[in-house]
Amino acid sequence: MAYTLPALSFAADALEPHIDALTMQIHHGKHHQAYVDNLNKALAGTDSENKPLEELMEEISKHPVAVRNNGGGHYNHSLFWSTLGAHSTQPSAALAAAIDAAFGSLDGLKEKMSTAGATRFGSGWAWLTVTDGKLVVSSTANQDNPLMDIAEVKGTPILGIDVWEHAYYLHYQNRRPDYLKAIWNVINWDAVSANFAAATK
Ligand code: MN3
Repeated sequence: MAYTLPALSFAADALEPHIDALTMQIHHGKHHQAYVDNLNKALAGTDSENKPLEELMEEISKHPVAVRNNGGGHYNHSLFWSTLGAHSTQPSAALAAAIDAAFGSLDGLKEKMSTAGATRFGSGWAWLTVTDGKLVVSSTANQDNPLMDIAEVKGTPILGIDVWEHAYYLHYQNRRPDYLKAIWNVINWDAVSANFAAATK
């Protein structure tokens, strides 16, 4: 099959106490695996089954809703895991300057993104995206993302935060804002900075 579940670069319990091990195991091993399996099923036998995921996102309006939901789920979670980590890191100088220009400070970005996630009704994602060389914060419903041709705010996402209940409910129950506060302790800014460099080069 074309698409496979990427391995985590850290142990399931590495993000505790901010994200608990059981949530990580179920989220990665069950939820993300299901998006991969269902995406492969939805594309089997079509001429898109070997398409790079980014390309699939950019033409998502041409595909059935199962491809939108599961392809988005696969892309979004792959990006999400790659931007999490247990080690304390800081944005690169270039990313820090862009964050200051757009949001005043790193705290300004965190507040804007946490608000975007907290106010997204139902399930979805909060995004930090490069659009025309600038940083913007937005949110999407379900498994949509800014790469999709149907997105309200389009661009190259460099950080996405999952605000589906499955991302936090075991540990935080209904307290999505607490999860959105804690998650900043486990953001891998080295990875986000690399994404920023790639999106602006
Ligand atoms: Mn999820």
